[in-house]
Amino acid sequence: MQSLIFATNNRNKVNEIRSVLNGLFEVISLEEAGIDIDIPEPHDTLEANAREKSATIHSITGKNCFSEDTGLEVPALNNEPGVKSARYAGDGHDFKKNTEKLLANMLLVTDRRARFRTVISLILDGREYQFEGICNGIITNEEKGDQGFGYDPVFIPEGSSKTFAEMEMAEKNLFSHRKKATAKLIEFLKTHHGQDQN
Ligand code: ITT
Repeated sequence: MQSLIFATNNRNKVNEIRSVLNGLFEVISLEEAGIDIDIPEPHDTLEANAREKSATIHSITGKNCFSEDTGLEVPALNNEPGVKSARYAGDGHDFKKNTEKLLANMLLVTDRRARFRTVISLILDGREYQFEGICNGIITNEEKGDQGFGYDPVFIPEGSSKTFAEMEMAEKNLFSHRKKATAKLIEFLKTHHGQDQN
C-alpha cells in the first residue's frame, strides 16, 4: 500500500483523514515518522500555509507527504477567524477559548452563516498539488455536543440540525470540508498511481 506522511501535529485531523483513507493509503503521522517540530504557518492564506507545512516535512524526509490547513470563515466577521482559526484567542491552540471568543464576537450578529474551508497540499515525487473542500453552515448561539474538536460544538452544517460535535465521525464525514478535500486527494492518487503503472 502506498504510504504518505501527514504533516500535522493535530491528532484529530489524523484520525479523521485515516477514517477516509483507511484501506487505500497508509497515513504515517509525524510522531510515527519520528519528527517532533512545530511546523510554521506564517502566511495569510490557507493555500500558502498548507504548502509551507508539506514543503517543510518534504525537505526533512524527502518522502511523499501531505498537509492540510483549515479555516472557519464567517462573512459577518470579515471572514475571520479564517487563516487564524487555530490561534484566534491567542497562541496555545486552545479550542475552548477560541470557540468562546467566536461566540462573544457574534453575540449581536444575526447573519450566522459560516463555512469551513480545507486546503490539502500534497507533495508527490517532488511536485505539489492542492485540493480544496468546503462545508457551508451556521454558527449556533451556544456550544452543543462533546465529540470532534475545534469549533465543532458551534457549527451546524447545511442539511443537518446537529452541530458537528453532536455527530459520530462517520456522520461528520457526510458533510465535512476535510472529507471533501480528502475525496479529491484519493481520486488524484488513484489516477496518478494508474498512470505510473502504464
Ligand atoms: P496543524 O497545523 O499541525 O495541521 P492545527 O490545529 O494548527 O494543526 P490549522 O492550522 O489548520 O491546524 O488550524 C485550524 C484550526 O481550525 C484548528 O486548530 C481548529 O481549531 C479549527 N478546525 C479545523 N478543522 C476543524 C474541524 O473539522 N472542526 C472544527 N474545528 C476545526
